[in-house]
Amino acid sequence: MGYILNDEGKDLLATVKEFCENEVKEQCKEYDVSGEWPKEIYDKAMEMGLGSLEVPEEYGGIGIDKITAAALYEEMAKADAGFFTTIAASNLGYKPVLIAGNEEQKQFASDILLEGGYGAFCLTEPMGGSDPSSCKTTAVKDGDEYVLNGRKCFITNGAIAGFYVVTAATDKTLGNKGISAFLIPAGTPGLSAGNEENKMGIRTSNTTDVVLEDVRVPASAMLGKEGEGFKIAMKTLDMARTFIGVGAVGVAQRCIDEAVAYSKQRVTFGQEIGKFQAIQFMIADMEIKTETARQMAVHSLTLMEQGLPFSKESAIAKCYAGDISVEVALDAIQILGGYGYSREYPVEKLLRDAKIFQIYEGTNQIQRIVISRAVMGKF
Ligand code: COS
Repeated sequence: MGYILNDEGKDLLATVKEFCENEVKEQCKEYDVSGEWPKEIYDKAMEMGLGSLEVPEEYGGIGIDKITAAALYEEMAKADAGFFTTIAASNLGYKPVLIAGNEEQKQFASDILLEGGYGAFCLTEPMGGSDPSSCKTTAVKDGDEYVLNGRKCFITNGAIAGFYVVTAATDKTLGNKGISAFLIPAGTPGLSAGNEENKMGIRTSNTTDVVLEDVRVPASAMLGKEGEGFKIAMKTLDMARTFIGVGAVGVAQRCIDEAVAYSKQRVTFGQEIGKFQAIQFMIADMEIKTETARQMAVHSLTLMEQGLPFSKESAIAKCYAGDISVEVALDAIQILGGYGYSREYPVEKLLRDAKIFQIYEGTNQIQRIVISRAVMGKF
């Protein structure tokens, strides 16, 4: 058992597992081909409360611990990584509100998630994915309002979110200390979804530009204080990255499940291929990597739960899981041979899905910067 859960957590896991198995896994296949956002699947998931798992009890949520949440996220990713991404990225948008929002902002965003809506975290810009301190989006003070202009890109839930957390430069002369974060409700005039990405994988998630044209918000829309946006974003990513690692673990676990099932039924040289040591050792290596990645995530989440520093561990959990999910997916394809390369079998999709985990929420090169700075200091 990868996660040690209490009885309540085990029941919840069984329910979510059944839902993902019956309502997500097979259904998402056709949407992987069409690239259409499967609203009916998400509507059912939101009705079950899968979008609001991270809402604390004080704001109306069920208040589960982070390790139980991770076990549920892994099931979602095992069924479909795009499905996982939609829900995890919605909660990525929610985290800065929990980190820096006032009570009113926290309740506002919580209510949207509890009612089946989504959040979006708008940090990345066309020229500044890895380097958010070079933020080009501006927020200019005008009386007791701010006026935002700019373009964000690769925003998960860009066209479907109920609220957006947007970083913008309130003082360009101050670099990262001149960036602020705003909580903006969907429907605010001037905020719209732009170009939708046609992606290699996670095709059941919605990824668009978010365009800001003279978006007027009250000064009270700011999260925290002016100039705190960069640090809020960094803290958000620290907290979110472990869950991205968990998503990668889900994809890797699915690869193992598919490879094992295949190796028990495929016969060559008069016996099932799973009886050959060559295959057994590949499966063993896939398991070593996947379980190690899972336990790194559990370690990072345990530190988080206990209020201990976890920035380095979160980066390791994300980076390692992202890297091994690609390796494990390649191994699964190899075990299935020609069928692994065929779109009729599920593992080629798993490779396409796995790749994103080395890229989003900070590339694995960025994670290595975070890790090396934690070890060596910044010099
Ligand atoms: N928590 C709190 N504060 C942090 C922090 C963290 N995890 N990381 C950095 N900071 C603070 C620093 O302490 C520093 O504050 P002071 O000047 O007061 O000391 C400030 O933020 C600037 O930090 P730093 O100089 O380290 O920033 P860099 O520009 O060198 O960037 C990295 C650091 C590379 C780690 C950062 O830009 C990053 O994470 N980039 C990737 C962004 C990303 O993940 N994008 C994906 C899209 S979001 S889905």
